[in-house]
Amino acid sequence: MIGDADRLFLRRAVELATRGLYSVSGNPRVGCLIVRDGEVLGRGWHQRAGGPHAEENALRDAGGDARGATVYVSLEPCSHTGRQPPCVDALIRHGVARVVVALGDPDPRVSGRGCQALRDAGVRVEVAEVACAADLNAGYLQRMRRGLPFVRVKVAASLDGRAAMAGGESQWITSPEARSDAQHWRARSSAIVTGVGTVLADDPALTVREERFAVDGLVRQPLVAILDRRGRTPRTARLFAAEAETPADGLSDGTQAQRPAQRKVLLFCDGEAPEAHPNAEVARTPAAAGLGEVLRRLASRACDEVLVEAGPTLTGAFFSEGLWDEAVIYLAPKLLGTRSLPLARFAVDRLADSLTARVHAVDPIGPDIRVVLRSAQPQAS
Ligand code: AOF
Ligand code: ZN
Repeated sequence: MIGDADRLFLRRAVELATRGLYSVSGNPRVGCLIVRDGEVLGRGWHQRAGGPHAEENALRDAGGDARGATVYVSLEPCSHTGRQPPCVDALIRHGVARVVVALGDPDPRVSGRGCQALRDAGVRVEVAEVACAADLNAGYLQRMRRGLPFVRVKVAASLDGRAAMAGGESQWITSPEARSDAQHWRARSSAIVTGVGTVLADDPALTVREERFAVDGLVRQPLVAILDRRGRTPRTARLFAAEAETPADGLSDGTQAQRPAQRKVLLFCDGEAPEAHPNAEVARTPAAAGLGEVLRRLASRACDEVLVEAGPTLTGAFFSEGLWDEAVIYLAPKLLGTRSLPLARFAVDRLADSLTARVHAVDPIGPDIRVVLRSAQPQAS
């Protein structure tokens, strides 16, 4: 039986998991709490893919003393050996009495086997299926269950839905507050997807630039995927300059003590990319394969959440092909009129064919408005 106290501790385990929001990519965000007689003995959370799991960190925080305790964990403990040893073995070895889980793990290597192994060893196991635990890992869950990342499309526009002037002028429609807020979506993403048109027109750095996203003094930079059929991305593009992880104290002045690895840039090309930068990796995809194939390729590279930051044509393609889960739309209280360009280019002729979504949240951000929409249908695949 799961009681009120159990639910409270589970929520706290999910809160701990949330600390990994910006640093964990390619693995689930997981938190763990070890409790005995109402006293918290240890807390742990998963910090980086490949690093120790939340359970291991919590056991260490408890000084190894977990005999007879209840373990609250936001994801089913693992039973396989990956880059880390199986957590169920560690929990059994430490003699825990009970494990309360907020979410089953769909990883095919686990998928119920974690809970079963604990039960086989005489540990009581309960699974609560807590909604906020699933929300936090929506990308991981979608990748494991469907082989697709969670796709979030970000756009900035005027209140009449215009993203650029006819001459292409598009920067700074929204406020500095909105642009700073938008960094959050980048920081939590495994990859940013854009089109070569945006790279050629704006030369964006596509980096995470704020210290608030640092964990242990490092800001993880998401992979950049450029849809660049003919390989036109210039070698001098600014987005090649970023590191995989940027030291937080070097964000403002560009000075860094050591030179970490460059962040990954993937070029989705039809053939070879004639100008490809040495740090770019060319992913050859026949044009006919479409955006669904691009997303599946990103999922196969452990991308859980993907952020589309592109111009009206690519944005329109994600919308019209139904390849999106969430849209984050920043609207400035301005009207740009009929000579400006739409935020998404796609055509429908009848109202009945319009793209209709669900409003998830609406918030003022500085002088602007942020609207978060969720797709009414699951992503087409
Ligand atoms: C995590 N952190 O706290 C838990 C995970 O390659 P590995 O060894 O890190 O294994 C990754 C898998 O481990 C992951 O897909 C999930 O099934 C399981 N649990 N993973 O990264 C954690 N508890
Ligand atoms: Zn584990």
